Amino acid sequence: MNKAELMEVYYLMQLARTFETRVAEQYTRGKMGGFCHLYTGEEAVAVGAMWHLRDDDYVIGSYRDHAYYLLRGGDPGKAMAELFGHKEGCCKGKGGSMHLFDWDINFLGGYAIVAGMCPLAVGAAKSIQYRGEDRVVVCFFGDGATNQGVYHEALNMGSLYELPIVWVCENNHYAIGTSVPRSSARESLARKARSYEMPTYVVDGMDFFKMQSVAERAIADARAGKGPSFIEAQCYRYRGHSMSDPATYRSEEEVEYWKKRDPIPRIKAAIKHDFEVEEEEFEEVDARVRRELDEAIEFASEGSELPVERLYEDLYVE
Ligand SMILES: Cc1ncc(C[n+]2csc(CCOP(=O)(O)OP(=O)(O)O)c2C)c(N)n1
Ligand SMILES: [Mg+2]
Repeated sequence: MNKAELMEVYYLMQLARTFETRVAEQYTRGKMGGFCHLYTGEEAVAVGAMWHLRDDDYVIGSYRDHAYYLLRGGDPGKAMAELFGHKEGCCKGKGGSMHLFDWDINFLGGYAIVAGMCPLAVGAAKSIQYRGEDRVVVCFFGDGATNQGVYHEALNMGSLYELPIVWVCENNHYAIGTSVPRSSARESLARKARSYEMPTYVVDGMDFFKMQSVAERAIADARAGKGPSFIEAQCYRYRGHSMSDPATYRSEEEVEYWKKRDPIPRIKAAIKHDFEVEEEEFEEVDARVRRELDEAIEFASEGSELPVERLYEDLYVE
């Protein structure tokens, strides 16, 4: 990768992280209602998994969805307005934090039902196959999703019909407060997926380079008609499950262990290792992110709620 590409990776990681910091700040000020789940710590998973996607590929994921939307090229202002419940949001304020969606950027949405995105990914991939297109679906879900019945139905059908899906399991080791060994009879989620006859990978999800290289292969296979692949990305969420979770079920040592593997300083160190980059260049990127998010908050704050009469619009697609 050249320097410009690597600086773009750094920008995307900082955008995803700083967006969450600003959301937390606005949430505590009472600017948003409902549940709110932050992606902080997991940035390299999404940036890496999506790096090799084309604009016409589909992305679908869980309620921890702010980063997916932004990385697809979604407008931070429209995302923030959606969280504020304002009509200027990407779903006119009807979805909120967990249900961002934008057809124009092929982001098929965040879903609050654990594993609910998996059968939808199968449907999207089946439509691609039916139309003879060479598009790909990247589907993000958590470790908790792998214990759901519909998850197994979806993986089975994906493999049976050789659909163009990249399953990305964000193994952050917890489903709310329940750790993987306490909830999954088989601890290796990749081994669990292997019974559906597809290539499976276990990756350091805190490392952009490892994520993107595995995703590159999985995306190429899906595009070439070779069917789905499964990526288990080992990662960690730095904050509680949602804004209301103090995360007392995790030790400080454990959190520290993962923070030492933070993907952002790692990408920065990698860039500095390969290219001569002054600290100011990183600061310029940080300032650009701050500016964009200041504008996003201003845009969201100036918005307003949709009148209640319009609540029942947009339920069905024409
Ligand atoms: C079908 C279903 N059961 C339970 C819940 C409640 N719930 C919301 S998030 C969650 C944990 C999911 O954890 P995981 O899949 O590991 O994703 P993470 O939050 O770690 O990203 C649960 C049990 C739900 N939303 N849907
Ligand atoms: Mg989890």
